[in-house]
Amino acid sequence: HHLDVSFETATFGMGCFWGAESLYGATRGVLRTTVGYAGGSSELPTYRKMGDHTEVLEIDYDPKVVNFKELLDLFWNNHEYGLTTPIKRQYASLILYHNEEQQQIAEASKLEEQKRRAPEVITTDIAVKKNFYPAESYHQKYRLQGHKDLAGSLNLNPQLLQSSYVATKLNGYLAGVGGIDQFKSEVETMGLTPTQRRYCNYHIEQNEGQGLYC
Ligand code: MHO
Repeated sequence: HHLDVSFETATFGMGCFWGAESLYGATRGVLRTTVGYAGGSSELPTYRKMGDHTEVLEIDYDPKVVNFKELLDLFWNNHEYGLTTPIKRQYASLILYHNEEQQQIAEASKLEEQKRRAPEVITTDIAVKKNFYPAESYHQKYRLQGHKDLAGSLNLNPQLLQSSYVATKLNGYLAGVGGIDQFKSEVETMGLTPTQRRYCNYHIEQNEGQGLYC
């Protein structure tokens, strides 16, 4: 069902993209996430040669369940962007909009945030989304891939590491985002075997609220 709904896409840079992917993965209405490089102009960036690009997360979401403004609230509340020391381009705070509506909502919310945080100066850039280059497979669903047996049992090839709904969700919940009760309320959508489900219940309970790290 979740693959059939019409979706919209948001693209955010908020520091190390591993943490962003877990944060949004466990968010209701998020259908899939992909980490990658964007915002710059150099050709074919990689982790080792990122050029002028930034680590970003692409988020496909069901706008009937979660809207762009709600995704932005998570954005403002979960990374550093008011620093007085310059942030490397790799970890820049960045909103790449996909259409005019997103642009307007993003600019209004940045103004609001700027008022709230003054006298700190917000460093967040807002620009149109151009090329997005998916990152190497080992960066996709990084926290899920740390659970080797579980990840292996999901048969995630490079393509699915970028696009799988269940991998997206587990990568968030296993990092402690969302919590066990929300996980239980969504688990039927994931098609897990009883063994996978037991494993997840145990580790999600262990990791609940531990905070994102990179
Ligand atoms: N501390 C991590 C950051 C990786 S991140 C995807 C590392 O150096 O491997 O930028």
